[in-house]
Amino acid sequence: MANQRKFLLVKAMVTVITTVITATAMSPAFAASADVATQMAVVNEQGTGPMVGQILISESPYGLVFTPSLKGLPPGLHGFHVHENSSCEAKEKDGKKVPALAAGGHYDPAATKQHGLPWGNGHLGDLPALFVDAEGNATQPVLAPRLKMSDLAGRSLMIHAGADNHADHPAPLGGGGPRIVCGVIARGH
Ligand SMILES: [Cu+2]
Ligand SMILES: [Zn+2]
Repeated sequence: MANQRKFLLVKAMVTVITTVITATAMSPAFAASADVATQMAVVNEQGTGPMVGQILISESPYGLVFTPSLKGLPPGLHGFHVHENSSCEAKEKDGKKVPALAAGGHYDPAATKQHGLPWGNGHLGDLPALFVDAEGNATQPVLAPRLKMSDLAGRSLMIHAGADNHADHPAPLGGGGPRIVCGVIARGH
């Protein structure tokens, strides 16, 4: 009797272990372990507010792919960039707290000081604009052909109120205006 109980216990453990191994091997996270999920939150004068979802960053033969799964955003196109610092906090400018200003400017390691196209010669952090549908959801992936995963450690992702014309004219930095949603890119890749 005791032996049979021991046998059943071992059998149950083997089943559990096999299930875990199978699930791990089959999960997409295991197949592409380099993927990085960035949690995105609304930003305001106090800091960060409610979460609106995440953006999955993955490598492709053509550059980095940013796949949003966001909700509750204003419909339309939104300027989308890698900003230089790993902070989404508000910061004071001209005596006023500015949402997510602590994220710094567009990531620009070559100091081009030019806002441009994702495949251009300006800021390396310039990404294609994000599309938000009429229901406020963003699910359409965008490609950044010049970026590598190693560029992203210690930086942040930013979504702006307005769109992006990928130029500094007529308005600087693509004309996207205020920062509305931000996420610090996780380290460890
Ligand atoms: Cu930006
Ligand atoms: Zn830029």
